[in-house]
Amino acid sequence: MANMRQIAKQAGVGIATVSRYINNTGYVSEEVKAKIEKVIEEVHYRPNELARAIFKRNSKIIGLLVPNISNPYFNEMALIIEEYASNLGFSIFLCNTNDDPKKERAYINVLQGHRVAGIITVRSQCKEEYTSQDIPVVSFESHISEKVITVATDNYTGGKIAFEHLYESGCRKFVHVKGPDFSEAINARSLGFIESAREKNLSIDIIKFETDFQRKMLEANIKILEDIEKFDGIFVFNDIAAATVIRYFQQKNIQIPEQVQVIGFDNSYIGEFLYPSLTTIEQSVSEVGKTMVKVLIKMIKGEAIKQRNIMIQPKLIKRETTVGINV
Ligand code: XLF
Repeated sequence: MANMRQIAKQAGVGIATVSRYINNTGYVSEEVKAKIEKVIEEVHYRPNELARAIFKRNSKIIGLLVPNISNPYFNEMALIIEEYASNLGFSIFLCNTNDDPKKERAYINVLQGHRVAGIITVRSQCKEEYTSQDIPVVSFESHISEKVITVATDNYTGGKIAFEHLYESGCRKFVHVKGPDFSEAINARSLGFIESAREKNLSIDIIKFETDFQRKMLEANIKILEDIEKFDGIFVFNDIAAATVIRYFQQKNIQIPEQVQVIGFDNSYIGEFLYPSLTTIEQSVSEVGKTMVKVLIKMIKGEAIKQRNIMIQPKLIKRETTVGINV
């Protein structure tokens, strides 16, 4: 049975070049590739099981890049993706990018080096890095390119629902606690909220958080939350940030929902544990997670995906931080 050494000899190239070609770990010129492929055909070279997986990129490993694993929405998403993918025979290689494009780029390289079968990327800030390689990619929220399928909640509509609910609940002085600007989803939520207010000739004040969650979230934002009690309706861009805002009011002895009403976004599991429990806009993490795995596995199998942008509909989850009724 032929091995890499013999292939190298017959093709007249070094063994390192053959290895680079088979493992796709570096540059091999088109001319040399053609020579190696010809010898592989002639000698009926078949790599061993692991090498074959690498060679055909059927490693059955999915790379999952999340921006912030300490955000409950993303840790639940990772759990659902792992569970659903493993039932379909795939393992997960989990990477936390910390919303840092440099770290994301480095992880994309690592995943490519491990010849993963496909990648699910969440709130990505990279583009060419995904499209320059021939790996199937599904993206949550960020639109990367034509080749990459995007799955996202209809965030604009979610923002509108949040406004309508606060308005129906009697609020008239609104503030929006907005997350980082680089996120398409966060911006769309804000726009829906602001435009709905405009339709009623009302204006929205904005307070900005620089991250979606960090351990000392309240300490980091305490200054910018000063005076927030002058508003009566608050839309916070996600649930974990809403938990921070609720904590702030509790420390100041301000009653929710009697003095101020709060609505979050996600319907992550923490909402039910908060006191008072959090009214929020659901972006179904189970639907999002399963849809991404299903679509990615279809792509890995070479099936065509017609819908390039998959939109998940948001829904109001009425709990105790608002007084209005569920619509
Ligand atoms: O990127 C957005 C902001 O935070 C994401 O969908 C989330 O709502 C998760 O908490």
